[in-house]
Amino acid sequence: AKRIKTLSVSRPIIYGNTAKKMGEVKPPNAPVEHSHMWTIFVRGPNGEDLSDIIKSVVFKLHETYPSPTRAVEAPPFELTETGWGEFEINVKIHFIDSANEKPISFYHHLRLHEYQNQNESGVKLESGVNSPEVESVFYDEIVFNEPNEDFFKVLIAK
Ligand code: SLL
Repeated sequence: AKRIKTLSVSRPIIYGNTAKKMGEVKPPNAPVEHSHMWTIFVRGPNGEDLSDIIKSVVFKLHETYPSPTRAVEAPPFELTETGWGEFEINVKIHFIDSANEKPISFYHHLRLHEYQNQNESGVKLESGVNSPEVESVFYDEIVFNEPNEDFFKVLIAK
């Protein structure tokens, strides 16, 4: 019998976070103990918003945050918050309905501190207010195995 070749199409994505230590200027609603402002995002390698294939991205924050499950239902698929600590953010990507693909879920370690800013015992040293933006960004590829015809057209259109 003839072997059916499986088709898979991959799409590059960039995900991660940027963070900056806040100075005197803080959002009016930010709790006093919040020291950093950060943004977590999912986008294409050239800054594209990926809304051709993504319907929504759900970011599940640490339970110290009010309403920690944050759904972003339109591009840009990103979330900006303030806080004091690093933690694992669960990122769940839902694809457009017509794709009929299961959501994918992964963790991103929210990075607020430069790794260098540690003494020899691994204790984090206070970084200055004018410290540069910290970032932790990853490149990945989402592989779609045997996408349906409609979704295949969307995938190859880019
Ligand atoms: C830590 N395991 O102890 C981590 C927890 C929690 C971070 C970090 C603020 C939440 C809020 C915030 O930054 N939580 O006040 O809304 O380092």
